[in-house]
Formats: sequence, C-alpha cells, structure tokens
Amino acid sequence: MSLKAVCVMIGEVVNGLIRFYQEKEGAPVEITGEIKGLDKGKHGFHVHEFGDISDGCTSAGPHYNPLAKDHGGPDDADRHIGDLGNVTADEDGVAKVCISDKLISLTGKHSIIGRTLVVHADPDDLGKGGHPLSRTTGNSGARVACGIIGLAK
Ligand SMILES: [Cu+2]
Ligand SMILES: [Zn+2]
Repeated sequence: MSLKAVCVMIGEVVNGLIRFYQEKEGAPVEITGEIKGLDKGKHGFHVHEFGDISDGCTSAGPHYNPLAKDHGGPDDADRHIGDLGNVTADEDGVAKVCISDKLISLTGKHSIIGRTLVVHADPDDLGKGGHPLSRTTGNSGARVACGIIGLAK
C-alpha cells in the first residue's frame, strides 16, 4: 500500500507546500512541491528531529539523525537521515522541489512522519565547507520556514 504525506511550510516571508509519496516500505520517497519567498539560489532543506514548532522552527531540534552519523549530502553514505541537500530558488524566489530520496521513509522505525521539514536562509555545504558547523548542519544558517510532516490521504 502506498504512503502519502504533506507538509505546509510557514515562515515570516517564506512559505511552501511539499508532498511526499512512497510506493511501499523500502522504496524511495518522491518529494515534490514549491517554496516561495526565498532569496535566489540554494537553500538547505532538511527533516529535523522533532515535530515541535511551538517556539518557531527552532524547537524542531537538530537534523533527524537516529543513526548518529555526520552531516552530509543526500548522495553520501555518511549523512543524517534528514539530509535532503538543497533546494534552488529562481529569480522570483520560487524553488520547485523534485527530489527522490532513498533513505527517508514514511513508515517503519525511522519514519519522518510527525517530524519537521525546514528550509534555511543559506546553502547547505553538504558537510564539505570546512566551517565548524559543516559537519552538523552544513552551515545553512537561519530557519526561514518550516512545517510538520503529516500523513495525507
Ligand atoms: Cu535544517
Ligand atoms: Zn544534517
């Protein structure tokens, strides 16, 4: 049975709507949608650990990382489960999202349902920037919008 999830991302100037689809447990997750109000260019895009936005995007905690790995890019063996890399906004500040990810799941022990999707002000350096924060967050700066990932029909 296929699984679907949705995330309404809300920030002060940035907002978005992201949908997730997984054919079955173990299959890749297709992530599609649009985020508006961004500065032109790349922006870090991650699943963070907690589905808690009671104190804004900050209370969502760190990147979802149940296997205690270093931060990385989506294609790296060493990455947080929540590491989805970057989305890229055009001249109008719109990022069209179309990602297929093999590691995240909408079901099972490491499900991302009930966790928080965050988009950042700056590019994620995918762990390779040499900054002290590269190995934990990709040094992607402020959390400009976020939303809790919920099951969808
Ligand atoms: Cu993040
Ligand atoms: Zn990470």
